[in-house]
Amino acid sequence: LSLEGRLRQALERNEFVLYYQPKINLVNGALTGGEALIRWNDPQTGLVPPGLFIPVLEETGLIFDVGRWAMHKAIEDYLRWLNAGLASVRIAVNVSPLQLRSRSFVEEVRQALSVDPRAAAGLELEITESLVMEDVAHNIAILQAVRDMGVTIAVDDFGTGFSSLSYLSKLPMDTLKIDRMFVNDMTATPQGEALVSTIVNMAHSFQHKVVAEGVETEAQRQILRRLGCDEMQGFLVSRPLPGDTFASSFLLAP
Ligand code: G
Ligand code: G
Ligand code: MN
Ligand code: NA
Repeated sequence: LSLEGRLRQALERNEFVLYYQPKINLVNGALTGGEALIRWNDPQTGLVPPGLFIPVLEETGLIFDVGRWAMHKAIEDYLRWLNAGLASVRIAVNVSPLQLRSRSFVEEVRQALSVDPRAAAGLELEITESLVMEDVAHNIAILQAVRDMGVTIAVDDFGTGFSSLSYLSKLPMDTLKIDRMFVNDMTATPQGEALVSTIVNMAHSFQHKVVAEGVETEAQRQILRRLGCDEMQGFLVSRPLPGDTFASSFLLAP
């Protein structure tokens, strides 16, 4: 079977799984959310990371079905944790550029949320920066429609695209996620720290929350805290975890 065929089968056989990586408040350490990261539990080779199959899903159009599955699964997990009395924090789901471009996207989000009136408060969508800037007028309308349902929007991998400041002020978005490359460069050169500081201040001037990705060291955490960054995500807090482990380790009862 080709990789495409095996991925098609994986969807039918329910072999995709969501892992969750916690995000915490940089000042008080409180959990603020979790990012859902897909893996393929391939019976032949074990757990396959998304970098190896997301491009194939996108090339074959399977991303629409798998992306829909991921959104539904994240909402299902969120509601199960909520019903178990665990803390309610938003779960962020990554959205492929192709999904956002599809005409039915807003309706699909609405449908995924329709299972429970509490679902919208549990969902954040992560859109990569380069994508958002591709067709700004169209994307503003899509993101606004989703936001009107109560879902929040995070712009992912910030700093890797070519955002103009005027667009950033107009986008219906809540959170800016600083790409881990900048977090990594922060300690390498003085310019690196200045760059992150500039991003944090700019985001705050637009009332966006700022999350640093890929935080691996205590030194990075301290710098980010001093620069006023709001939240962090990365191996320093935790690797992405299976849902049950994420819930038992991080979703303490409120
Ligand atoms: O977990 P890992 O670092 O291997 O994830 C790599 C990338 O795969 C992430 O940065 C993310 O953008 C992408 N990714 C993870 N899960 C999903 C998903 O459900 N949908 C899409 N479109 N991309 C995802
Ligand atoms: O959506 P996005 O591409 O931002 O997904 C985050 C990816 O980065 C995931 O694949 C995750 O496994 C990975 N990741 C998360 N935390 C860290 C970290 O602290 N360091 C590194 N190198 N990678 C990380
Ligand atoms: Mn992401
Ligand atoms: Na990212």
